[in-house]
Amino acid sequence: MRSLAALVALTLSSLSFFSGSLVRGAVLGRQDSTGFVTTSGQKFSLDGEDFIAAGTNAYWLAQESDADIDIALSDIANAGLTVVRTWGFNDVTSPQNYGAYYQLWSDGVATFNTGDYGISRFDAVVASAEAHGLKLIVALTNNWSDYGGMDVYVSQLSPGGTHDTFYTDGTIIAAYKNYIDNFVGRYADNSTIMAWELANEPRCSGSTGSASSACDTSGSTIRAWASEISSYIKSIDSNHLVALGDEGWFEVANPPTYPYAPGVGVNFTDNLSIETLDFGTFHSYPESWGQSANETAWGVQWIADHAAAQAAANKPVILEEFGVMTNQVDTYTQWWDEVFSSGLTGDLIWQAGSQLSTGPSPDDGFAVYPTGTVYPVMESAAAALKARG
Ligand SMILES: *[C@@H]1O[C@H](CO)[C@@H](O)[C@H](O)[C@H]1NC(C)=O
Ligand SMILES: *[C@@H]1O[C@H](CO)[C@@H](O)[C@H](O)[C@H]1NC(C)=O
Ligand SMILES: *[C@@H]1O[C@H](CO)[C@@H](O)[C@H](O)[C@H]1NC(C)=O
Ligand SMILES: *[C@@H]1O[C@H](CO)[C@@H](O)[C@H](O)[C@H]1NC(C)=O
Ligand SMILES: CC(=O)N[C@H]1CO[C@H](CO)[C@@H](O)[C@@H]1O
Repeated sequence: MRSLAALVALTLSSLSFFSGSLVRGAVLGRQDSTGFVTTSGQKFSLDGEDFIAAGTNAYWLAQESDADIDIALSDIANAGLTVVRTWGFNDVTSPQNYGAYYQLWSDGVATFNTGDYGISRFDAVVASAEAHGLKLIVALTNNWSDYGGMDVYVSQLSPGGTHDTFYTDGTIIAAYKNYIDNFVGRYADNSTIMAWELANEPRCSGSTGSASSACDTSGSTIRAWASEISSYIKSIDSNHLVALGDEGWFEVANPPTYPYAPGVGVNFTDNLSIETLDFGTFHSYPESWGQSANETAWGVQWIADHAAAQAAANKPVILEEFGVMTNQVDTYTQWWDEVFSSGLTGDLIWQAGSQLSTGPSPDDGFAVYPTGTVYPVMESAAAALKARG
């Protein structure tokens, strides 16, 4: 989902709360696994047992203080969730003295930020997740311009290029690999990371709304890019799973609705067959995709169709973002029921929220808080997924 970066209230980091979270983990008696999450057919595994991916998104974690990271991850762990997906990118063109950014761009040169408000803030997210027994799925760049993303690489390295230049320009691909060296390399041996994602919602087409001629809307451009970047990650980090981070568009003949139609340049079924992508990802936002009038049933079918692709590919597939603004309890209950009955591997809601020291965590209209009506349904769904296995 598009995250409202500019609206995030950012606070200065407080430095001393970390011991607090470690103590809390110990008090709850969590035996943190030292193993890496792997796949086995359509399941995830950890330490020889099935690993259940019942989770949430919290893209903003690294932008918060240690104490607030701990509050958020504590709520998530206490809800029985196991996985958190978050942003491992923030590309800026001028330094900032709050939150976290990992690359500072100037005149086409990117500097990885090992200083203040830099990668140590992501260390804090990883350490807190570990203390709470959670695993992280980390996206490494953004289709959208929030937190920099692909458009910064293009404007810095190929001025005048289109959004799609990100997937094809050799200098940009080299720069993205350089970022991967720094970010992925730092955590290559860290088992709290469950998976790397090549991008949040990669697509052809940029701000003009239509794909440039450089991007094949039937899928070959992004497929080639996904194949190259995923195998690159595997070459420097053989421990972690890798996924695309896409919305899961099908590209079928006679599409029943728009998300099944060719056009955005991503072919879910096709990409799932790429050997260096370990699991499939898809999102569900029927209200943004022209399906408001039929959103619950449309989403049920969308889940069923991805579960069928999962079985055909014999790889795990997760519904890694989903949200509606209306009738959340009813819609999510039916969607979760379909997750369980279809055999879909797992799901991550967009997005569990918390009451932070600065107020409620960022809410783009989809956030669900511990005191709200969706939260207990989410807790039951996590328990039900664990019971299903
Ligand atoms: C993972 O990284 C965090 C942050 O640097 C660190 O606290 C933790 O000990 C690391 N865990 C493992 C298992 O390497
Ligand atoms: C991808 O990002 C571009 C640039 O930020 C944005 O204009 C575009 O709408 C996004 N593409 C889609 C269709 O999701
Ligand atoms: C998408 O991939 C599927 C499976 O490989 C294939 O049948 C379909 O023709 C592809 N769609 C397009 C538009 O290439
Ligand atoms: C709603 O979506 C479902 C699943 O795709 C479909 O079977 C049904 O015909 C749709 N109903 C309407 C009114 O469009
Ligand atoms: C890069 C890659 O592995 N592409 C594969 C995508 O899927 C089709 C079949 O659906 C294969 O033919 C391609 O080789």
